[in-house]
Amino acid sequence: MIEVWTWPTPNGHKVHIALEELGLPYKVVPVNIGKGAQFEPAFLAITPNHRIPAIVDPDGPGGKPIQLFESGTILIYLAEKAGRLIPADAHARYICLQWVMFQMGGIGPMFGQFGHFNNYAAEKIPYAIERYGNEVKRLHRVLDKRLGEAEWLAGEEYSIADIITYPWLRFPERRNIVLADYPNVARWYAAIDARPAVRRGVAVLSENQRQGTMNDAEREVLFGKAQFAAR
Ligand SMILES: N[C@@H](CCC(=O)N[C@@H](CS)C(=O)NCC(=O)O)C(=O)O
Repeated sequence: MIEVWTWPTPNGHKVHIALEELGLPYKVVPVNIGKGAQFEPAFLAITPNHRIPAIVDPDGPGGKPIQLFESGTILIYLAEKAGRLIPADAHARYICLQWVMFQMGGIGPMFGQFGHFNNYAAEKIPYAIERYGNEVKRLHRVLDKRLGEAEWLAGEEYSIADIITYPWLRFPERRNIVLADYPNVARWYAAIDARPAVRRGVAVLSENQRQGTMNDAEREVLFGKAQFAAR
């Protein structure tokens, strides 16, 4: 059975949703990133980057075990393993992968930096908040344009491109975003949000989801010395 080393964050939810959609059996291994579990040797043996999510599949390609980190790779791997949620047609497949990369290289890092400077940084730096806030809005506009010309990000089929993007658009008020200002995104978001597998995916470990502000101990683990120690 696939082991998912994870925590209830947008990057973790991508994998939970994909596994639920694909109906692949999995076992959750919680990695409490607020308490520093990402720095423990068992997790570092799977990912040198000490970030969730990571998976261990004892039945990987050719029947050999495989360990993977980076949520984009994990979603491509799971979709290919199940033969679903990634278009079979070569043209549609590249379009799908293009939007997967757009999430990994654009939405994730930019929304993440906005969250850091707007919500978590002890010092409020107006330039950083404005720069990443502008990027958040720009990326919503790019999505809205795409979803004005196609039902799903990859085109006609719901795919891992939608699954990888959706968790980052949850709680738009935290990014000063009103989803109704992006009507195509709002239509697409509502359709994904209503899917039973998506509901099950975001429920994984949800009892551990942080409510409200980050405490000092978590801040120290995530942004202090432990984070940047050589390993
Ligand atoms: N590019 C990575 C990003 C993973 C990532 O940033 N994970 C966060 C949670 S969403 C994490 O593990 N943070 C722990 C830390 O910063 O120490 C991916 O998509 O898998």
